[in-house]
Amino acid sequence: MQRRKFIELGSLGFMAFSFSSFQKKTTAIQPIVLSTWDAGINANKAAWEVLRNGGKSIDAVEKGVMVTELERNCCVGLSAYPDRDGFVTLDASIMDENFNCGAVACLQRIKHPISVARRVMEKTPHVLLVGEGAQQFALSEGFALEEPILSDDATKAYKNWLKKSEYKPIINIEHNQSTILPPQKLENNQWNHDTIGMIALDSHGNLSGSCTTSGMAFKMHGRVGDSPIIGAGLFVDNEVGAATSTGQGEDIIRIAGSHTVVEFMRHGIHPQLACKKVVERAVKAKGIEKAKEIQIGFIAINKKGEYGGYALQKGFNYAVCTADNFNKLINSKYVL
Ligand code: SD4
Repeated sequence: MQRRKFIELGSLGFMAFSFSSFQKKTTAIQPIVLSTWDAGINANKAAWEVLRNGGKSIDAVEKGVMVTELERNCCVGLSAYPDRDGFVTLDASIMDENFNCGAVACLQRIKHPISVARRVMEKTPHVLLVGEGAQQFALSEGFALEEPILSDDATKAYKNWLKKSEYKPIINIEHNQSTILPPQKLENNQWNHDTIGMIALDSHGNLSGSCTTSGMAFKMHGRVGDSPIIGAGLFVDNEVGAATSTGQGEDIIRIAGSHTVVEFMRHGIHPQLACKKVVERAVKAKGIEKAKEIQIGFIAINKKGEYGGYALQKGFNYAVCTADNFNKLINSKYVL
């Protein structure tokens, strides 16, 4: 009797084991990476290399935006548009699945601000280092001091701007080209931008995000936008989802934009609707007339790998990369 019971229990246990391993197989997590604007296509490719090999999302989001930081004809990284005093000052942030985060702001002459942000996260007890202190830290970590390498476009646009030196920082709004600052087209005729935000879910089910920017062209020296501010330009809660933003940083900071997107997702709201609700909140905070003069965009993923984006105005797009749908550019829906 005893022996029979043992065998029965044993086979039940085996069935239970094989069912759970079957379940694991069928519910394998599909990695996904999303990033803002058309420069996200190239960035996603690098991130995807990490994700498709079972790598971690935190490595993917760093490697991904590093590509954009080096692109010569892109307004992210050292060849970006300078501030009104002629300095290229860079902001970046990164966040992993354990609420670890790091950021730098107003960093000069360093090629990869995102990697410095990651070192802040991993090697210091702090979250944000700025200006000279951020640069000193980068040098102590072995980063090289680079000469500024303003692209020809950036130099031309800056010289043009200097003629009037009108202090009116306007963020790119594509459907009204007279307000685009600065107007720059890529060879493939797509508009280019001064920020990339990237969020990813890896095959282990972990979320991470990164954001890197030169901020607004011809900004006041020392001005910092949303991108290096955790909760504004980037937020990740591994139980819920991840979000990042682009556009007029001040209006994103005011409503703690990316954190708010994640909070909406926490209540079961789909990522796209969560982004829309936060854009609407920004409009309410600013007033509709003033909101017409700016652009804001959010992208988000939840824990299930559902994703979406939403903007204030027409013209925002984002790149999405999954195994089934390799790197497509999606034109975002918009509120106005
Ligand atoms: C900033 N959010 O510094 C950035 C700028 C940006 O597309 O996203 N531009 O305010």
